[in-house]
Formats: sequence, structure tokens, C-alpha cells
Amino acid sequence: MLMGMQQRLGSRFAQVRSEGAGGRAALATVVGAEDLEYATVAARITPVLTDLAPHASSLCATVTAQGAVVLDGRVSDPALAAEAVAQIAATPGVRRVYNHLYTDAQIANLITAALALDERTTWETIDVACESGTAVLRGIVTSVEARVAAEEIAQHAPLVWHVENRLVVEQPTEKESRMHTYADDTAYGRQPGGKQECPPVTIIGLGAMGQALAGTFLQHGHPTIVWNRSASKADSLVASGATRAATAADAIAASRLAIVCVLDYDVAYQILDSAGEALAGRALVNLTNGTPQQARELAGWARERGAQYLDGGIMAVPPMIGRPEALLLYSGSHEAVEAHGETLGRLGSRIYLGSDPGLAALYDLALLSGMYGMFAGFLHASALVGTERVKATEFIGLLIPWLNAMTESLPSLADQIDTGDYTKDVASNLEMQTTAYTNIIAASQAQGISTELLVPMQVLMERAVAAGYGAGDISSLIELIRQPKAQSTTAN
Ligand code: FVH
Repeated sequence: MLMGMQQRLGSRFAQVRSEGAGGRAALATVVGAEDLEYATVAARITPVLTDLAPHASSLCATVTAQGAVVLDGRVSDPALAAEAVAQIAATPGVRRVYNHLYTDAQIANLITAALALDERTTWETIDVACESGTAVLRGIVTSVEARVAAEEIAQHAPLVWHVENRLVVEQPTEKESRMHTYADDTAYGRQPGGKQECPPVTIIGLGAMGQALAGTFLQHGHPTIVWNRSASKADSLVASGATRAATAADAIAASRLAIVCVLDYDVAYQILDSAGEALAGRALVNLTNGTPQQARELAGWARERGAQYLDGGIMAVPPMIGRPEALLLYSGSHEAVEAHGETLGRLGSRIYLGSDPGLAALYDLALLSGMYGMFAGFLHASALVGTERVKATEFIGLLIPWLNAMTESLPSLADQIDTGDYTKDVASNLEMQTTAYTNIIAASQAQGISTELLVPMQVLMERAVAAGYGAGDISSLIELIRQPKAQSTTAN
């Protein structure tokens, strides 16, 4: 952007910049000034910037035609930055200094202040942190607050290249409001008032996820009984206070709540089968990834053995477990939720979807579908710009805000899907999109990369246009997804 400014201003400014981890990259003086005065000022302030550079992760000074110096950058030490600003202000030829040097904490404060001033947000519920250009938002919010937070950052946050949105949107739709949510103080990591009871918990399966689950219960003071096929995976947990059971049956017998998190359902059956009568009277929570059908079958199987069955989908990776941004979806035995909801709340935020044990898996897989669609887009986009040696790490600076902006179209597309009226509030008609999409395919082929991720979407788009949906929005593709064999699909 600054290079663009240089072109617009021609010779009327000089620039001094330093970029790179810890500001260790050498300072370069870019002199585009015919008038030697500006180059001289740039040269004079270079030593000050050189001293500050080791304490900055990005640093840029622009000397303007009016003798003003604009400082931009992210610094670790505000006192040193203030000293540098004072020295630059005292440099002969400098008439004014515009100081845009910020620490991560100052950037976070600026974002918080912008949220506080926005009447649409209850900003106290949004926790903002910043690190190396990434703003991390945490908290449970309304859908409006989530959107406003993203807007405020886009408009007001300096030096933020990436927003990690860990906001959990609470009951944004009428349908979700019918779901029973169990967000509570413990999900925020706050201690609830009064005496805390810590019933024992059994964890079967100590892969990456099982270890995170067991570790979280231990941290909260729950007696934690663990079992894993490879017993050594329990070592560090045992060192932290967990009890290693000799068999899965022993582990399940040791507490009223048994959580299973293993590779797949075949493994789960194999282990649970070996537990025999120990399952009777237990709440069995299965967090193993699987299909709705598998969940319903295992629920029946567990009920036959006298266990209450609760199926769960974990919308998180292991390091997130125990934090509010980790969302766990549950469905199945309501009694199990009633009895163990608070204990399960240690793992993160949770939503109970109802008594059908298949629903958690259905929602889980649907959410994962959205995620893989995003990964597919990211991978193809990175490969496409990569053909011109653009680094993926640079490109995401553009891709992330673009994807964030495009998510704002989802409520309207969702409304079109629910009403079946794909011509309502059309933002971009499908016929136009299909034509433009052809260019993505053509460019990808011309640049020599695979179009395998793109073609299936093109097939659907062309079929939808042929079926008469061209004037509506892209949401109409759902008609074809619902009828995979594409019988006589026509628009009304
Ligand atoms: N990790 C993640 O990011 C995702 C987040 C969302 C939920 N998934 C699902 O969680 C299940 C477990 O995933 P994981 O990350 O713990 O997986 P691994 O680290 O690979 O551990 C696998 C555990 O399964 C045990 N296991 C595998 N085969 C057998 C077998 N034949 N008999 C007994 N146990 C078996 C394995 O034991 P061991 O190899 O250590 O002896 C681990 O305990 C999964 O459904 C995800 O989709 C995770």
C-alpha cells in the first residue's frame, strides 16, 4: 500500500521501513524525492528507527512533502516507542510526527473502546486479545454482536491482519432458540458460587482428544479414571492425578459418567462390548465421530445394557477443550444431560439438540461440511495465486477478510433456502456467477493446476441454470443437492 502511495505522490515523499519478525530485518531507505530535504530527513531518522526495530514486529516511517513523519508499526515496548517519537519530533526538518505505533495491548484496547462505543454491542461479553497482528475475540454473543465486532475491527483496528473469531453465537435463530442450551459460568472458566462438587469421570480413549478431555477434568478437580488400549498414553495424566484402570470394564465401573472418544464406532463397540455388565446404570457419553445412523444404533445397543446414552459432537480441536470457544453438541438421553450437564460443561460451551441420539452427529457432520468447503476454497485459491509465486501466508491477509465479509450473505441465502424463494433479495444472480465461475476453471487450467475441487460446483451451477434458476441466487443449488439423481428439476 505504501508503495502505491509513493507512486501517487511521485517524488514528494521518502520512506524508511523495517519489516520482519522482531523487526530484525535491515532498514532500507527508499528515496523517491527529488527534493533532497526529504531524503535528508529520512536519513536523519533512520538511526532512531534502527534502534527501535528490534522492539518492533513491523515498523514504517513515511516523510511527507510537508515535513511530517508518519510512523506505523507494532512495538513491544511503549516507553521506547515514545522515546523514538520524541527523538524524531526533535529531528531538524521534521515539522510534525503522526504516531501510529501500537503495542498489542493498545490495539486490543482500541478495539474494545470501539465496541464499547457501539450501542449494538454489550461489549463486556466480548474479550479482545491481540498478538502479532491477530485479534482474537472470545465470548458468547448475539449474532448481531458478532457481526458488529467484525465490522468494528475492520473499520477501526490498526495493524490487524487477521481476526480469529472465537465468538460463540447464542441462539441466533428461532430454531436454535428451541434447543436447550447449557452455557453456564463454568463454560467461561469462571468459578460458580458456592461449594463445587466434582464427581468422578471416566475417559475411555486417550488419543489427542481423549487426553485433552481427561486433562480438563483433572484441572477442575474431578477424580478422573482413564483407560486406553496403549496404556502408556495415560502416563502423564496419571502423573497429574488420574487413576489408570486395568480394563475398560473397571474404568466404566468406577464412575457414573463414562466418556468414550476413540477412532471410530467399530473401536467403540469393541471396547464397550468388553465392559459387559459394567455399563448398567451408567451415563455413556460417546464423543467418537460417526454418522447419525451409527449413533442411533449405539444408543439402542447401550440402552439394552441399561445405560443412558448421550451422543456428542466436538466442534473443537484438542487445545481448545475447556475453553468457551470449544462447542460440544449433544443429543440423546435427557436424563444424562440433567445429571451430568455441569460436569460436561467443563469441556466448553454445549448445546443439547434433543432426544434423538442421531442429531448431534448430523449437526457435527453438517458443520464439518462447511469447514471442508472453506478448506477446499482456501486450497484452490492458494494454488492459483501460488502459480505466480505468491505465498499462501501472504495471500490469507486478503482471503480471510474476504471470506469473513462473504459470510454476511449467508443469512439471506439461508432465508431463500427456508422459503424456497431463490429470487428473493438476489445479491448476485446464478447465471452471472456461472459465467464468472467458468473463468476460474479456465484460469486454473491455463495456470496448470487441478480443477478437481471446482468442477463439481460448476456441474451443479450449470444444471441449475439449465433448470431455470439462473435469475435467482446461488442458494437454488440446494434443490439439486436434495435430488442427487437430478430427476425433472424445474424452477417455478
Ligand atoms: N482431534 C481432533 O481434532 C478431532 C476433533 C473433533 C473430534 N474428533 C474425533 O474424536 C475421536 C478421537 O480423536 P483423536 O484425536 O483422539 O484421535 P487419535 O489421536 O487418533 O486417537 C485414537 C484413539 O482411538 C484408539 N484406538 C484406535 N484403534 C483402536 C483399537 N483397534 N482398539 C482400541 N483403541 C483404538 C487409540 O488408542 P491407541 O492407539 O492409543 O491405543 C486412541 O485412543 C475421533 O472419532 C475423531 O474423529 C477429533
